[in-house]
Amino acid sequence: MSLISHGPAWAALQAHWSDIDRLRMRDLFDDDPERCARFSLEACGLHVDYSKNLITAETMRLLMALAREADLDSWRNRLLRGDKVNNTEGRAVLHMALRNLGNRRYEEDGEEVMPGIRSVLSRMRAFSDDVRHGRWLGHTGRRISDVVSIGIGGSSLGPKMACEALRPYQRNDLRVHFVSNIDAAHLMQTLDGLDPATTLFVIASKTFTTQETITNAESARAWCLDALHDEAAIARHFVAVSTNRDAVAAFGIDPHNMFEFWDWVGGRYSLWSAIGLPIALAVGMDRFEELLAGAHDMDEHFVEAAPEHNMPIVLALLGIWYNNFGGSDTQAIIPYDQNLQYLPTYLQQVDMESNGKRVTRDGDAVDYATGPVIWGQPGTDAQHSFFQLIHQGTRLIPTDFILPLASHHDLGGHHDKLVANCLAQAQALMRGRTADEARAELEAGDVDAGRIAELVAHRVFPGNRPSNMIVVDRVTPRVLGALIALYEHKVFVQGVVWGVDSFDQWGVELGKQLAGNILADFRRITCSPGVDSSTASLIRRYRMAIDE
Ligand code: G6Q
Repeated sequence: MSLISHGPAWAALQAHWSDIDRLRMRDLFDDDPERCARFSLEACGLHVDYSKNLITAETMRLLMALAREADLDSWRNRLLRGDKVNNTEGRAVLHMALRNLGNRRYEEDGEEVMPGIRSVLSRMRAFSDDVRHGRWLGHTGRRISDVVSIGIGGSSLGPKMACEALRPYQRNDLRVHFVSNIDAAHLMQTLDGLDPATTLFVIASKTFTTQETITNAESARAWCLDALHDEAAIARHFVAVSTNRDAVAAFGIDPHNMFEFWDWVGGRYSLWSAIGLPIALAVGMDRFEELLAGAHDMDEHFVEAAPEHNMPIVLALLGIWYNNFGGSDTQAIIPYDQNLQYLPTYLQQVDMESNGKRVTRDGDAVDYATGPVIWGQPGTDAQHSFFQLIHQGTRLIPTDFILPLASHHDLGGHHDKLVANCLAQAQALMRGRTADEARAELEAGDVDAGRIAELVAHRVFPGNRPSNMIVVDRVTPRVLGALIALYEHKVFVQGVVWGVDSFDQWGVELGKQLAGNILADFRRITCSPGVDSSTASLIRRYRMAIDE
């Protein structure tokens, strides 16, 4: 077994952390006026300032050596070549092909995948144009006013995040909603106020067997038939996105109304495929293709740029620096953009489902931390809730700030204040406030000496808290595509360094299986053998509640 943690690059980084930990970021800035320029990158409409990290040029050199030792170059080539890098599921990972607007050749088992992709894209264009222009009508001849996408996990989080991010590009006469939770509240509250005659359901499921999605889809069909009283209505009000044609047909959706994708598209990497149909419906196919173009720009950058100038590689290695050498467990994502409100949730799945693994590709247990806990919410709200802990708590929490320079809304003074807050947070995390500075502030405020002595320790901020500032001009479809692809590739690079399969999700599969067993036990007099006493008691309690 050869774990990356047993190699020389790892040992060098471990030793280096104790050198770096002694440095103060504010001194590094004072000593080097070029620090920001030295540690900034520009690509695909994104500017990444990573100068407010606990790094020197030596740190970056050592991190690059780690990537080389992990054979990053060759893994990237395997990904591009269509090798089965998802080894536990025996699948290629080709989501880059879905946004391949250049002339790169992508193959799966020796067969070109681009013709299939182009054909689905053109069907998506025809369909979304028809719906948006009122050529696709409901069963009673009325225009579609609402699209309800039913899907969960990878079949929902990406499109939901992107539709919200691109809300300024949406029309208000065609609303797009997302239902994922099997909790009836989600479906019922979404349908409340919608008109079945003008509602179109997109049932999105790679397998078309996921309990939540199929249950919600069945209830949605009943709701539709209740009002329209005609099975023929299903063909005008239900379309499917799936890899499983037979299950779609068995559900009762005409396979002509199915948009196909393929098993080499992982759920959490699928928004670029037909899973993105709700995005195309919401903002139009031209803009969906701009989203693809932005991601393609980032793919090319990831493939072509030297590691030192390669945004995903740099961000991935910085994450590893804190996760594996700085003892940090989490990573905060703070977009200063209300419409990016679902980005942290979306990235939770991309990152944690991909790299939340405890064994290497060979099945050996790792002896280091893998994927961090990803969390966050938009600023400025975050400042009024958990930022206290990032500033003055005991934990090291690397933070990504995402900052658009321009807003889609020109409302006097708002954006200046938003940007000022974002910059101030990053600056404060970096600089902190020393005891002398805290004392001087209190003295300037005429606080008496005894009170100052009591308060100083509470008003000290250690600073030295790392952050990346990801700046974009404005959140356009193209910029959003590049931003998402940046994180996808970051996660890939980290997975390569940790030696894990970033593309399987056996934990998710376990959840699907266990819920089925318990559901069956609700209908039995006694629980299945082997059920623990806690679960059995909870099952009994639930049985009693439903019998009342
Ligand atoms: C994503 C995961 C998971 C999946 C959902 C929905 O990478 O595999 O989140 O997307 O479980 O699965 P279906 O699309 O098959 O319904």
